[in-house]
Amino acid sequence: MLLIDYNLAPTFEPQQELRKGTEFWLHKLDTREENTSMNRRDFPEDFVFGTATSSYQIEGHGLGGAGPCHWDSFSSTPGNVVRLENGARACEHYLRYREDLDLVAEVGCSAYRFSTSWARVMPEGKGKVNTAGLDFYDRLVDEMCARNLQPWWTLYHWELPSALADNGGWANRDTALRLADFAHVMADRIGDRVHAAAPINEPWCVAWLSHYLGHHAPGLKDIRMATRAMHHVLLAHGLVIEAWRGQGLENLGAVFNFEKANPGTNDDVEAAKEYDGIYNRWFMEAVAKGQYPADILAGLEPHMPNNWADDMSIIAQPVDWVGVNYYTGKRLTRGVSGTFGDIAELPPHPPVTAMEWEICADWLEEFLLRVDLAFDGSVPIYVTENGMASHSGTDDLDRIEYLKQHFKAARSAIDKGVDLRGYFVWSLMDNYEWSLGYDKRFGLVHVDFETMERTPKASYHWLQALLKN
Ligand code: IFM
Repeated sequence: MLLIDYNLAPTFEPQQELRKGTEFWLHKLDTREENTSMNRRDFPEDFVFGTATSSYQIEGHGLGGAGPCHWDSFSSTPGNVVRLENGARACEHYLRYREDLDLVAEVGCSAYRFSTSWARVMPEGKGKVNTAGLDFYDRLVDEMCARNLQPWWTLYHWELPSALADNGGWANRDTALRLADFAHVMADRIGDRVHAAAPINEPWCVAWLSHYLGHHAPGLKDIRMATRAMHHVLLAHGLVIEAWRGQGLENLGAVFNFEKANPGTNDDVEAAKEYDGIYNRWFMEAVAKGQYPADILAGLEPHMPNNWADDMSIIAQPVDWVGVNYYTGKRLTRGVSGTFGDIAELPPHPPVTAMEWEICADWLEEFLLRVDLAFDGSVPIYVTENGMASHSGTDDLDRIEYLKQHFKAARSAIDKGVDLRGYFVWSLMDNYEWSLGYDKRFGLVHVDFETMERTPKASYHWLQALLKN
């Protein structure tokens, strides 16, 4: 049984070589040499390798008659997003999707994880459908099938239609019901061909990051709004699963993001536990067990919507798989106010990515074991996102090393009995990194945001060699 370690005992010794950074690796690494130490045969034959993206981050929201969404208004408000950058053009994937899917197929992946933009399909969030939007996703899925790529569909990856945001957004229960309507419309059109589907990407980001920390749209810093969003986003998950099952869809999952919560000092154990509860336990335990963790509920209960407990059976409907999005962990301490939820971050330990995110593959393995345990070992698990932002351009040997370490952690989890069935690298190509704009490059493929030219990076070639090995 896995014990969650809130103590200070280091779970990771930063590797001296990684500390030396990209420059060092540029000289040291040779991609062919790398492939000798990791092999496709290290994973089961039917193990799924894919790449992941999301609609607003790549499509070009200004194209194809999409309605306004809360990221358009959030990003045009000074102070929210670097250089006021938005997703209006992004990678112009709406126009270049065939070329992009060729890149996924040519790297040797068997799956592609994508999302559907609610405002593109329903510009007002409900009612009238933008036929061009629906047609786009129909073509996109057809083109995946034509390349033998399994379509892994995320219904909602954050671009809430402005009309619904005006109506209270995720703080309003009605948004959950409207998402289920959108799910139904989309599934009617593409449900016959998708391989797997999940209602929502990263509920913590939809709720806490966006309504308590204020870093993402709608940019609120309000415990009551955040608490309601924490519940409604899970209700939406359950309602969508219910709708899809009613339509005969299969292979339905839930995708959570996880961050290792490390106490910054010996006095910070409680702060780290609270962070872990809000970030890692709230969503997973609600879906896995139909209960909210008692320590976190104690802090949020004064703000919960009436009769919330009646929704727990909808939220906890069985899922067919669980997706783990993992990137990093934090060093935490209590914020100055001392109140519930007020947790401050201390500087990360090196090595870090271009996001200043601490690199530790051991924590991925830990979360795979934790998720397996939470679902009683009964549900297949996929790493639905993992990757790093890097400033190293197309010579991204640091990304190769990052992926290699994390693939090994995944392999190690399999060895310990986790039913891990696949791995999606975030991301296929450089894209719009939300409030951090276009500077934070996560792609296996470099994108020139002026010309839109795509150039595979060293990591793309490394993965290609690995998958075709
Ligand atoms: O770019 C995001 C993505 O939208 C959700 N998961 C984390 C990625 C990197 O921050």
